[in-house]
Amino acid sequence: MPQNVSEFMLERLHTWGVRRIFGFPGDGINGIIAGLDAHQKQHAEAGDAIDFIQVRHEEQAAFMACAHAKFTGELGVCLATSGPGAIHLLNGLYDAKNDHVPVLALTGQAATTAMGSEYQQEVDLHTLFKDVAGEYVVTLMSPAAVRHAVDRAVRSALGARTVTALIFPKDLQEEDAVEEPPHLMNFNASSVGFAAARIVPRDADLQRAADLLNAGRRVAILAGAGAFGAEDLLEAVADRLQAGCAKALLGKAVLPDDLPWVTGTLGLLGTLASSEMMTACDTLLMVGTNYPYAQFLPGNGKARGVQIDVNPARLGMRFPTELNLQGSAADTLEALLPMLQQKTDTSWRDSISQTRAKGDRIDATRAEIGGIDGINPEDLFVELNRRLPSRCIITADAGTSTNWAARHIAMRRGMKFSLSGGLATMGSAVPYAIAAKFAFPDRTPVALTGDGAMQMNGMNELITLKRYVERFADPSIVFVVANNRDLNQVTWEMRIETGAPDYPASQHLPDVSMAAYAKLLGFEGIHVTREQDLPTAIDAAFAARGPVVLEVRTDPTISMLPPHVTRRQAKSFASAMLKHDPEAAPAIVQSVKGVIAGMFPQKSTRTEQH
Ligand SMILES: Cc1ncc(C[n+]2csc(CCOP(=O)(O)OP(=O)(O)O)c2C)c(N)n1
Ligand SMILES: [Mg+2]
Repeated sequence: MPQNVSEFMLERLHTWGVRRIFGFPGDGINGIIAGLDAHQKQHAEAGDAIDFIQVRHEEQAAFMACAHAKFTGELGVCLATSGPGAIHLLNGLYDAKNDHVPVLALTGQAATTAMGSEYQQEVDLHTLFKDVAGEYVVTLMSPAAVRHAVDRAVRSALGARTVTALIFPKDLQEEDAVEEPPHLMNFNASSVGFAAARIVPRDADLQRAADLLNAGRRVAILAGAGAFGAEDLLEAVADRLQAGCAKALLGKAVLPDDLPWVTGTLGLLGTLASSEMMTACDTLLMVGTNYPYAQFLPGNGKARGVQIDVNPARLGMRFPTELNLQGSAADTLEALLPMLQQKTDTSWRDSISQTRAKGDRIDATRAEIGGIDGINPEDLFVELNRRLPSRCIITADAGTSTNWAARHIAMRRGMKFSLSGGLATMGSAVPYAIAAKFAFPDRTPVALTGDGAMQMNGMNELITLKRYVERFADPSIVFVVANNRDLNQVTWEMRIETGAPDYPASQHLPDVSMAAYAKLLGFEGIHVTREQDLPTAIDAAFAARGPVVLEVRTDPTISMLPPHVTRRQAKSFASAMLKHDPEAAPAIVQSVKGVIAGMFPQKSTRTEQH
C-alpha cells in the first residue's frame, strides 16, 4: 500500500534524523497523528521510530522543541492542529526565533475544499506564521510538493538557525504520497542533507583584528551562545591575551566559572567582576553574542573593540567596534589564534580575580541576611549551587530566579544551562527541563522557577512529566520553585526602573503550594520554610529517585539590586519607597542591609560543602 502524505512526510523527517516530535492533537491534524501511529508500527522492529510527546498546551510543545534544539544542537520539531493549536505555538516559536535555534512547526489547516470559506478553525496561518517563520512557511497544496517543502523547511531552519513552518490542509494529509515527483516541468527533485559552512574572515581582516588585540593591555572578552562549540579555542585565545571573560546569560555554560579570569554574567543580572572589567578594560572582544544592554559595555571611546559573529546583522550593533568580522566562532578563533602574541603581564587577570573574590564575598554576605517574610532567595541559590549534581542541566524562568541563578549558580565543566534569552518569556523553565530529560535521560535537569511561572503553566506541564516518568531508568529531575507570593521580578523592576510602588492588584499572587501539588501527582514535594532546613532539603531533592518539586518560601522584600547599582536606579528605588509602597518598611530594611553588605563584605561563616 502506498504511503499517504502524512506517513511520507514523517518518513522524510526520519531520514533527516528527527526522532522526537512534541505536540498535541486536534482534528486539523488527524491525518498526521494517524500517520505517526503507522510510522511507529513500521519502525517498531528497528526501534528507531519518531517518538511523539504529548504536552498539555501547544506553547509548551514549541518550548520543548526550542529547548531540544538548544541542548542538542539538532532540529526541534513541534506539531499542532489548525486554528487554536497553531496559535498556541506562537510564543514558543518566537522563543526559538529570538535565540536563533532551528525549530520546525507542523500544523494542520482547513481542507483545501473548504479553505477561504471561514471554515471551522480556519485561521490564515500562512499570514500568522509569516513573521515568526518568515525564513520559510508554506501551505502545502499538492502531494508532489511535500518532499521539497519538507527538505527545504528542515534545511532552512538548520542553515539559518531559525523557525520554519509547514501547514498541511486536512484533506491533503491523507492523500497518496508522491515520493518520487516526475522528472517534468513544474516538479522538483529535492534531497536530504546539510553541511554548514566554515565561515572565516579574510586573512587581512584577521590580521587587523590580531593587531588590535595584541595592542591591548587589558583585554575583556564577552562570549555568548554563539560561542558554543568554540569553548577550547575561546579559552586558548583568552590565555594568549591574558584576558578576562564575561558571559552573556545564554552563553553562561560556554566557560566554567571556576577559571579565575571568568567573571560570570554581565549587567543587571551580572557580577561585580564583570561590571568592573567592562569599566576598566582597554580592549573588548565580542564572540557570538547579541547581548542587548549596551550600557553595561565599555563607555563610548573607552575601549577599542572587535566583534565576531556569524550573522552580519548582529555585528557592530551595541558597541562601536572597530572591526566587525563575519565568521563562525570556532573557525574564526582557530584562524585568529596563531596571529595572537602571548601576553606575559598577569596584572590584569590578577586584578580581575581580586574583584571576583570581592564580589563573591558581597554575594555570600548578602545571602546571609535573614529573610523577614520567608527565606532570603540568595541563600537558597548559594546553598543550591553548592549541591548541584555534576553534568546537571539547568533551566531558569523569567523572574527573580534568573537573577539569582545568573549570579549565584557557577557553571562547572559538563553542565548545561539555558533559558528563554531574547524573548525572556515566563513559563519556559519547566518545559525546557522536561525536554532536557528526554534528550539526556541519564542527567538531572534542574528547573529554577517562580510561583508565578508555575501558576501560569508549569503546574500543567508537570502532568506531561507524570505521563512519561516511568520511561526513565534514572527519573531524577528537580523543580526548584521560589514561592514569594509575588510577581517579584516586575515588582522590583517597577521600583527600580520606574520608581513605582508595589501595586498588589497586579503584583501579588495567591499562595498555592507547589509541593502539595507535586504530591497530588505522585511526585516528591518538599516544602522549606526555614533557612536552616535548606541544606538537608536540597540534598534530599538531589538524592531522590524521581521528580521532585522543591518549594521554598522566599522573601519578596529582598531587593534585586545588583552589586553595582547606579545612582539613578537607587534614586528610582528610593522614590518608589516614598510613594507609600505597601512593602516599604521591610523592603527598605532588607535593601539597606544589602547595600551595607556590599560596602562591608565579610568572610562567609558558612562552611563550603562541595
Ligand atoms: C509570558 C510573560 N508574561 C509576563 C512577563 C513579565 N514578567 C517577567 S518576570 C515576571 C514575574 C515572574 O513571577 P514569578 O514566576 O513568581 O517569579 P518571581 O519574579 O516572583 O521570582 C513577569 C510578570 C514575561 N516575562 N513573560
Ligand atoms: Mg514569584
